[in-house]
Amino acid sequence: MRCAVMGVVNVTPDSFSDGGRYFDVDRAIAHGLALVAEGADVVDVGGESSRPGAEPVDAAEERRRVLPVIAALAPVVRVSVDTVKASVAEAALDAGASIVNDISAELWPVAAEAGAGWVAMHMRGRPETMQREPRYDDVVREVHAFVLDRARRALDAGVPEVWVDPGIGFGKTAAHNVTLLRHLGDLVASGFPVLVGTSRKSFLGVLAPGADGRPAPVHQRLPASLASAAWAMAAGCAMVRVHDVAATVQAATLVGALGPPHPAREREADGTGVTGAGAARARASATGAGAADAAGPDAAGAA
Ligand code: PMM
Repeated sequence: MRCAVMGVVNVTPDSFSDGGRYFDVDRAIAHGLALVAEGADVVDVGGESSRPGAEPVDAAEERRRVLPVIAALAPVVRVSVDTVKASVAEAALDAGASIVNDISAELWPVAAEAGAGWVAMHMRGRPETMQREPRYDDVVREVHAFVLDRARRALDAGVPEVWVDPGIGFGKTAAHNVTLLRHLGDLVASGFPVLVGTSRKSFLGVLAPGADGRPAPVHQRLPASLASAAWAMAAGCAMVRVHDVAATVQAATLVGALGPPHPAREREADGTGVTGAGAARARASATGAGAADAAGPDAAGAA
């Protein structure tokens, strides 16, 4: 079994990672289909940039951007909508999306009402201001406590599939991101399926600069993006959110082949972990795999 891969389609003029290449609806749909051909298990469609300092977009404009893309992709792949607005999430679920990827971690009632999946991501502040000197006493404790509290509230409200995401780059310094990545295993041990997005983010350019010693620019961050994704997979994360799908699927296939499974997955495979079984179900629905596949090769009877 390999980690699921969520491919990104930003229908925006100003995302840091692709600079408006898919702002046009037809180009966004073509890009989404290309990601499916590359092996994406989920395609994440967003109509509002969350880059540091980004200006908010009104709900009508955001719906105009994402709904035709979601309607075109949903028949061929599982679609998530990347939004913080309830009205956009509701319209996206009506159009065929089945996961609300919510960087505000506030939209679980929408997911509960629709019986959809929901991602609880941690963000400090708002995109407009979040990178202004973010501070934590204990970043791991605070971020994990926040997302797990939201995740439990969502479960109590009846959301059938709850993901947690530490929100790499959202109100965090490079050092905070590194600390959170080092402790991903603790979040995995909670039993909730963990989603992580490091792809092309600026801290990678800082940690792994170019030969000239300067931070690597956005389109020279693929090796670091893959290394951080592989790190997350080895820690037991259930899905990575990426721009470079084909390369990440290859990395995920290799990590999956290497094993050994993370302890949380072993609990799923022998059927002893209630929360682990929930995680297996979430992975099964993310990837379209059967429950036996999601629980790992041992449970499926494979050698
Ligand atoms: N990162 C971005 C946007 N949405 N959603 C989740 N769940 N996790 C992330 O890390 C995340 C996200 C920013 O990246 P982009 O501008 O390339 O979409």
